[in-house]
Amino acid sequence: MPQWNKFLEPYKQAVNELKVKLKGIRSQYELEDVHTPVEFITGRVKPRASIYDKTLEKGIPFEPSDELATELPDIAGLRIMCQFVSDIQSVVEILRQRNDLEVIEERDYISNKKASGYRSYHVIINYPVQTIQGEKTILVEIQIRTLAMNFWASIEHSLNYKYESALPEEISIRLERAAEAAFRLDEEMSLIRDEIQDAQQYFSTYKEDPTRGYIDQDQNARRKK
Ligand code: 0O2
Ligand code: 0O2
Repeated sequence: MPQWNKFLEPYKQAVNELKVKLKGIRSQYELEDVHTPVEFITGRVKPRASIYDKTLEKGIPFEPSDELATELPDIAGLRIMCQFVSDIQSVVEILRQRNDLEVIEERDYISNKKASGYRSYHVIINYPVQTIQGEKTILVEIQIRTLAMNFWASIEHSLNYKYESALPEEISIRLERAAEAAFRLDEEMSLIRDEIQDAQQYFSTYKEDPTRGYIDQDQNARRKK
């Protein structure tokens, strides 16, 4: 057990650090008063029970080791949720440009959805963690998806868990249809993206300064006449 705690510590540290850093992207966009491609961020260290299941699947020993660290790139996992599909590429570009991490692999499950209907963009990074023994570079998986893709994936994940990955056919079919419906929702939202962003900007201006918000709205009404 202490060996596992020691092995997992840099992963915990990476998740905590990256959550703070990536949340910073959102606040910086907000300060610029422009649409932020980041809606919210979650992160977790893979629970030991899930690590165990993965080692069985991959046929590798369940013990803290370099092999485990290489074979399971998602021991540290972050998830970035976006409003629009086009925000996903903006986030990927931001990650590629950063010099505190190195993108080493990208998997596009949006253009190439999985058979289950799963859509998401996965990025694997090398991330240096400072430890009392010196710098240790670890792998971290960042999943980037829209709110609709996330809604679908969370539901599908719970159902798979409940049915131990043997979903009844009827549920699988319905999930595939739901995945397409979620994708159509993303497409529809993209079509009215400018309108939504105008409304969001108006709302955030109004929250900060109600007087200015109303004036802007009046100007908007005049503009539309
Ligand atoms: P569930 O049912 O597992 O979805 P805070 O510090 O308050 O911002 P906190 O409480 O530390 O946040 O947790 P955070 O960062 O909000 O969310 C942890 C969530 O990470 C978990 O949600 C998981 O859903 C999610 N997660 C699970 N697997 C992965 C994964 O592979 N990659 C990523 N990136 N995230 C994952 P819950 O709430 O435990 O519920
Ligand atoms: P958890 O509980 O989220 O941690 P490979 O071994 O290369 O074939 P691998 O390792 O499965 O593939 O990597 P992949 O498919 O690129 O990404 C794995 C993670 O993506 C999963 O982690 C899930 O978080 C998510 N994911 C992939 N496919 C699906 C899917 O069909 N449905 C849902 N809901 N999520 C999916 P884990 O470790 O499986 O699970």
